[in-house]
Amino acid sequence: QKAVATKEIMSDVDTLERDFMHYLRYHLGRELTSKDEYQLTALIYIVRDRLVENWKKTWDSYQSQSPKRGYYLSMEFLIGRSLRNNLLNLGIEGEIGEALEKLGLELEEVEQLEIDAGLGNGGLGRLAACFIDSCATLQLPVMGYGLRYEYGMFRQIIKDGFQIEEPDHWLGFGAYPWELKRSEYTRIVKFGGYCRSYVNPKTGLLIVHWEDAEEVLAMPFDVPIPGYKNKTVNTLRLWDASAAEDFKLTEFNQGSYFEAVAAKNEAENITMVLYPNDSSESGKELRLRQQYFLVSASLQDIVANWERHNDSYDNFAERNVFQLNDTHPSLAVAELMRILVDEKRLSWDEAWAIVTTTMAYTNHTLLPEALETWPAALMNRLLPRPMQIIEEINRRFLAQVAMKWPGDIDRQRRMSILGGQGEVRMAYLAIAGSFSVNGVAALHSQLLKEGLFNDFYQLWPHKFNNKTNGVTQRRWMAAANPGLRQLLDKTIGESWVTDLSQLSKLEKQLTNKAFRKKWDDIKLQNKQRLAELIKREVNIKVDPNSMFDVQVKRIHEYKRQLLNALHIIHLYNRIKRGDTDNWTNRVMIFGGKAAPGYDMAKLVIKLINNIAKVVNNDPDVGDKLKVVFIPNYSVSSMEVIAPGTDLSEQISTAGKEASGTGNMKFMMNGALTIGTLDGANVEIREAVGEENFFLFGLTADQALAKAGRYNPQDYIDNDHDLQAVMRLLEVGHFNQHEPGIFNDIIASLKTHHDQWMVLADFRSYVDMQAKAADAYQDKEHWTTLSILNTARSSVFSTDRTMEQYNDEIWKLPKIAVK
Ligand code: DL6
Repeated sequence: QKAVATKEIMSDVDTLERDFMHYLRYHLGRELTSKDEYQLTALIYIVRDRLVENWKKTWDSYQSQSPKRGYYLSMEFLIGRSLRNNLLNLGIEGEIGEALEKLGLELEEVEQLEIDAGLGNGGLGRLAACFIDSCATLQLPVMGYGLRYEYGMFRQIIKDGFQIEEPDHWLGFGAYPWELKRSEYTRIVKFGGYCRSYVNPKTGLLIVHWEDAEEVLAMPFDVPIPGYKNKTVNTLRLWDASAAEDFKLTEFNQGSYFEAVAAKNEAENITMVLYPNDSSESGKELRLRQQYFLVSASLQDIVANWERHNDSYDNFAERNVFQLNDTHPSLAVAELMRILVDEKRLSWDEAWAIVTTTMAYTNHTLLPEALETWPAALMNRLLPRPMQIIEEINRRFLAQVAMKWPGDIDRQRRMSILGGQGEVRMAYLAIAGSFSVNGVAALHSQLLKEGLFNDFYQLWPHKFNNKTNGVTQRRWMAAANPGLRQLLDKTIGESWVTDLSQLSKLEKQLTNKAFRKKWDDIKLQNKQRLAELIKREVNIKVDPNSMFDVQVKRIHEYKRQLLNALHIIHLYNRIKRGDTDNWTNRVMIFGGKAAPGYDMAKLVIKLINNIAKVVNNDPDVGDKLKVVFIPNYSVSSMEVIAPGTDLSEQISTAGKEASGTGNMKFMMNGALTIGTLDGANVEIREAVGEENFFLFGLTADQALAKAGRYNPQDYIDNDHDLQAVMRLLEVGHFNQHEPGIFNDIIASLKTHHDQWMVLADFRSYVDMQAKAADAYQDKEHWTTLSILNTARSSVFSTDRTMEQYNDEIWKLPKIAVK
């Protein structure tokens, strides 16, 4: 084929202006009348053109150099908006801004029109998005594989204080303007049917056919993931499901019109909606279909690409590595076996050697309710061949356990991939099939080894390792906090954007008055920006000079928004009784979604909103205390919230939060943390210095030791403040026209079975909050602590996290795209 030479697209202001008008006028058929989403689309198209150019170069480099490749398999990629980030990475924000200005438009305004790609629930999905950003910047040949849900994370509306869920039809009537449809790589995924075994007459070996299965098409849509000013553009490939035939013609012709249409719908339903649970498994058949659809389509894709350039599987394991984002894609272990054994005719042992040297598994939770299992009966019906393979994996695995611990039947029962209730334990499948098992913060990885996976750790200690999470500073500092970015660029140069260790140079500025003044000014501006968001969203006016005390994250009992609420009631009580000497004005800010079926979490939202109503409307309170629940917490709202925060609330029961990543975003943006010794808080405290962190509460060991002996009434009996708080709750002060509505919350606080031990930490939390309030009054000291937080946050960059995954697990070369 003759190569067609193309000229590199220019990105000067005039060309950008011309290209923008070209797309708006000729592609979209619109004019520059009012600002609308067509302008945004035209803008995205001109940016995408410039990405496509580098995308092609990246692809060519990977094809010509055939490096070892990494694949990040994840059911969630919580991308958010992409425009600002992509402009930053291309380095053309200035030019685009000018081009738009010439047309009478403002970049900031157009940017606000972009809808978040909310293809994830929270931490786990956002982590995946940060990871692929860092991989592109580090020039690592890593591709993301996920699902293109038609409906992303639900939109949260607050009505009368209650959470209402609305569907998030983020694709609108069109497509996602960043994506490219790649129909030529369509794959077929099977469900149902049965297995039939044959003996191959030539070899005498047994061959299994998966027959009479329903076939669903997997259509890939590629999203470009650019590195920072380095020409690398990696790919996030998202699968969309559609029926293999329009209708089942036989059924249609037999008059079964509805059955024919239903079959088509069933296929298309697979990628219809993201499951909105972040910490509990849903157990639904459709979810299992989604999981298998992702791994089957992705592995077929990778294998097909392999076969384009290789004629055997001898080197496959040296040149490919898969990272499983939690157990959600852990069927990959069985599916790769199926492809290699059934389709490529490798022996079981050859295939197993490949699987167990290419799969790596990351665990993201210790909560038992989030550990996935699937009923064997469902697996047999939906995935008969993968299930057979899992049974065989388990048979061989248990033989290994028996060799190591002869006669220890109890251990075999504990470790079996197939549980006693007829369930498949997905974490055990992932561990058995992987060469690496990691947790996401030091404490979490330790607890995995000591507790949840202890048997497996004893069997395979070499598999276990820690990779503390991170966040990308490009989105969470450079893009989200332009004021800070400018100050950093001027003070320490621009290299921090790709080398966050540069931030430590800020410590030299601690005594620089002019720098400190600028630091404070930026924080104040960011707080003003957050105050505007609050005014816009909930029509509450807050004073940016108050301390902005923020807890935004999924609403879950273990994260203890309730403890925060109790503290607010305590502050309110103090105001009402006039105990306000040396008072620090505070704005208590919440945000987060509750899983739609999680009643207690939804009730906590209602309680916070009811407290807000009472507190915000009480003239005795005024600016001393404001309570705000920001609806529909999302990536783009966090981009405003994190830079405007003074105090970051990380108050989960110790031992329950695997890592947390919001904690890192706050720290990078100069917030101080009040927190327990949980997840990555432990490492945040180490990094910033013990004396600069507001620590409270039980340790994980203490919490564990207390379990079974916890008596909340003891804490109430011994604490007047807590008694007063409980009294206000019990007399219905915050639900005067809704009698009894919070009874379940009160009961949950007072039961011996409260796993989250909220009352056990009340006293130390309130005392530490008082110290934080005092600290805030010493403005100079607070500024020092704020600068120190940013200066010492570099270890929480996903650039560091990805380097560690690469050095210790993936071992991929870095490929410079020319
Ligand atoms: O690792 C990312 C993120 C952690 O920061 C959070 O601490 C953890 O709760 C979250 N885990 C989940 C659980 N999902 N599952 N299974 O979202 O992961």
